[in-house]
Amino acid sequence: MNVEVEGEKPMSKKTMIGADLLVDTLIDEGVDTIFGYPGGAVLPIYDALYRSEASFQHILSRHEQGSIFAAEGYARVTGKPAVVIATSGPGATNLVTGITDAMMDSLPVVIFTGQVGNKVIGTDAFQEADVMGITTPITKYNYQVKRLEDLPRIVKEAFHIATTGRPGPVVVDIPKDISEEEVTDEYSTEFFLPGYQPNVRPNPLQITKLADALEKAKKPVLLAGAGIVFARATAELKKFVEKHEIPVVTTLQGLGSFPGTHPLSLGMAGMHGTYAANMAIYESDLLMNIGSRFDDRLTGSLEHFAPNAIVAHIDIDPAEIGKNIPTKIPVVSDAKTALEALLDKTIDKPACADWREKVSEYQTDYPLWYERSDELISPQWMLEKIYKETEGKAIVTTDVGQHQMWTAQFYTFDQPNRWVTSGGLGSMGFGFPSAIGAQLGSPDDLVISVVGDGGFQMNLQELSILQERRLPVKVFIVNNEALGMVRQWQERFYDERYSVSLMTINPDFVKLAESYDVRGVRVDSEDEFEDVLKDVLAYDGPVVVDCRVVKLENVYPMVAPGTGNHQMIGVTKE
Ligand SMILES: Cc1ncc(C[n+]2csc(CCOP(=O)(O)OP(=O)(O)O)c2C)c(N)n1
Ligand SMILES: [Mg+2]
Repeated sequence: MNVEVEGEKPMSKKTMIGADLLVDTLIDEGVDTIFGYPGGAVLPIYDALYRSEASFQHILSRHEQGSIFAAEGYARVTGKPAVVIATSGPGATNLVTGITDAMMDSLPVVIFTGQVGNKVIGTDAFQEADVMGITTPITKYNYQVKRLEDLPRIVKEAFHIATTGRPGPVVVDIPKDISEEEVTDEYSTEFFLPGYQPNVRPNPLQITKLADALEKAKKPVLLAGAGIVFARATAELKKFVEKHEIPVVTTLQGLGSFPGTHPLSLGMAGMHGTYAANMAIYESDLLMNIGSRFDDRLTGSLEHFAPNAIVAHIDIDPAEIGKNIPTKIPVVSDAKTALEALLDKTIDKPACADWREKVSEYQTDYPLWYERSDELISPQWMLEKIYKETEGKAIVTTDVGQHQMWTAQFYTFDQPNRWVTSGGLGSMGFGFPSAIGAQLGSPDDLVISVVGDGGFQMNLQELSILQERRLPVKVFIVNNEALGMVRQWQERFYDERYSVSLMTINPDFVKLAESYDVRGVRVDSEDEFEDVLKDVLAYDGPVVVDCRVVKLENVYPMVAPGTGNHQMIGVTKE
């Protein structure tokens, strides 16, 4: 690792140990960035990194949760696997939320945890935690290395499993004695996983059924999910959609899989989706889902979801098909190969000009709306301004809450791999560290992190990384002095009983940023905001902008829990 030390780097270690083998295997995998935090059980690994001649960049977070969220941001924008190292016990358990998050959102992250020595496993040794037990339900796969000769093969398998099929996190738990053991032989990295053979080619019969259904459809809708981005199938999707002129709605994670500014795009569907997107699904007679898992925030009440549609579902993960929604045309496949197969087929274009007109009228008649404030900043207006000023070209990460939904609604993505948010798990604390990973993964891009005043405080210690690396991330705190999304639900469904959701005490975010040698700015009005925005975007370094927004603003439209998407509330100003 390129560690800067005064004078000669003390290198004298002749024998090769397990930790060196791990580092060599990482080099072989093309790893150049590691997110991590050291501790006793991973000392041999950190020593091997120190001694290595390879130029790894190691990003030292200030909390392991920061490491794994940053790794997710990195994986999301690069499409490459991200690597995390943490020590045994508390190091490993501090990763649990992030691993679960990566699992829910299908992100390829390979996590190396130190473990106590093999001989003391099960004795409640110092900093022992049952990492296998804890991570079994939250990983795509997990390993504990029992013999040194298995280590390089396991590492190879871990990367293979994390990145192929439906991506996901893989944990490799390495007992300290394995990291320290002397390497005496050359160990094979060959592997064969008969039980893991993701099906990437669609069944031709199912493609024919889908083609037939499309020809006959009068009201087709294509639901585009993140699977399209993972499969790098956005060009194929656009071609297919334009060929047949099918209206497209996206999921939250699917934003950017199809250009949001395209005339056939109806925007995001689901709990805070657009009226046009939700009504198009509700009224459709053919719903083609590509790479989305029909989660409950998307579907609303299942009984009212696409009640008249033939459902076709293309997914690399067979377990997703039919899980929530009865599916007439199941296609187990990678999104790209399935779209290629569909593009290769001669399909009569569905006769649905009336339908396109109808859904486009929904768009013009029921656009997203908000009221401007003449005092504080309207959050939606602020996000629209950020969108316009950055010409929609920024990589945007968010935390979880109202600001997340406003960003999804008002920042339009035309490109994939530029939208980084915690969807499945909805983990507060994700937004800021994931921006760090995104910036490292895409150093030449403008990275904007939109966070809530609540969520930012869950991982603000990572400001240290901005300080240390001068990463030019621009953090916009949508400061409503509240756990806004909680407050909104309390306003609507709990008779305004604001139980613990009003954050009357917040730190001075400007001083806080400055204490990390990061520029801090506070903005209180829309008048100031435009100039500040230009100035902040032109600034060549990290900035935290404390934006004082309307405190009681709500996210609309909204599908109330237990209702159908067609029963959305707040579609127009009440
Ligand atoms: C780790 C975690 N704890 C609790 C929640 C529940 N939760 C969802 S949104 C939210 C409020 C977030 O407040 P803030 O970060 O200020 O964002 P805002 O909604 O105000 O934009 C809470 C507490 C969560 N999603 N994640
Ligand atoms: Mg808030």
